[in-house]
Amino acid sequence: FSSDDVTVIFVLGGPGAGKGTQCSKLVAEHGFTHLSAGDLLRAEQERPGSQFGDLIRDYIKNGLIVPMEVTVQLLENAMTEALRKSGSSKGRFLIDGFPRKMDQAHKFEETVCPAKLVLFYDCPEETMEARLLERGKTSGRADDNAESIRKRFRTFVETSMPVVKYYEEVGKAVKIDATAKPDQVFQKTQKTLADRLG
Ligand code: UP5
Ligand code: MG
Repeated sequence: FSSDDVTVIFVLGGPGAGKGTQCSKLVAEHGFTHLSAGDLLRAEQERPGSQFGDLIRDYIKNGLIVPMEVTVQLLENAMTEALRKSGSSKGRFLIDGFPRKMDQAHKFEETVCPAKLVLFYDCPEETMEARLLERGKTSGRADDNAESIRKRFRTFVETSMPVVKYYEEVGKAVKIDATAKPDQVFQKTQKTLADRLG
């Protein structure tokens, strides 16, 4: 995709920081296309005939990062499909929960499209854990349990925080405090977008 036509925003933050919640609000008010890497992986896991179903199930349960080829391809397909449906070569995408490892970041920016901005939702683990355990009562997500949550936190600290640090160093990342109420976090999100994208 040409970055003249396509705007890509990476949405990062720990498990339960509120990435999906903020993306939904941005879709409702600003007409972005929201692509959650986790949602795409869960859909692929359920797709009859997928050769990756068992692999994805295993990685997600253990909070590990699925080999990047799978995820990058799913994202690229979803972007192509969204543009096709809209009948335009232009689009604005929120890529939620990706990249969470340096190799994914380089691969995506080189083969798909460079990101214009990275939103980083910053939230302490205690808060994220409480949110995820609460959601786990009804979410049906195989990773919303205490053991998987611990593994997800570990992967986030060890593997995904270096990606956030990298984008902070190159000046693309904006850190947003994610502990306030969703609407307050959204106000900061909107301000950031106005400041950075105009
Ligand atoms: N909530 C949200 N905001 C709140 C607020 N401000 N105040 C109070 N409550 C708030 O929110 C989580 C819960 O908190 C909800 O109940 C919400 O109402 C409440 P949500 O918006 O869903 O947070 P989010 O950050 O999206 O949390 P999620 O659980 O989706 O984060 P993860 O990053 O863990 O999950 P994801 O789906 O991105 O990835 C899952 C797994 O997929 C990974 O662990 C990994 O195994 C795999 N994966 C890959 O392998 N590669 C990838 O590239 C991506 C994923
Ligand atoms: Mg999410």
